[in-house]
Amino acid sequence: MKLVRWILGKIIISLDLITRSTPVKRDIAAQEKIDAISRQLSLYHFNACPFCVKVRRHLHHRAINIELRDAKNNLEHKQTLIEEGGRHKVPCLRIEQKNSKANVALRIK
Ligand SMILES: N[C@@H](CCC(=O)N[C@@H](CS)C(=O)NCC(=O)O)C(=O)O
Repeated sequence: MKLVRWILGKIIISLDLITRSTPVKRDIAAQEKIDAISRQLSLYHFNACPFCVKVRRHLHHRAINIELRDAKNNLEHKQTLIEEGGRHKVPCLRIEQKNSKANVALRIK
């Protein structure tokens, strides 16, 4: 079963790379505005998770550059996701809120 998952994962990642669209082009000011907002966001993900691939493809296509946090191989990210997101499920978007100690994790359906 592990081998099948591993093979499927490689296929998913390869297809994603081969079929990626070109990111939208914005003028510098518009992109900087989006980058500034994006700095408050990060995505907990697994490399070969089909739900995560879908989200990453959309981010790529829309030229939204957010930090990706590998919640499978990075134990610190995994722990934070469980503690602050409630469970080890991805994709999960982290939103850093200014003027607040609390961070909100939204699950993407
Ligand atoms: N988008 C759905 C499904 C997400 C999902 O099943 N993700 C899998 C990876 S493909 C996962 O996080 N598995 C880890 C686990 O269930 O412990 C949800 O958030 O409920």
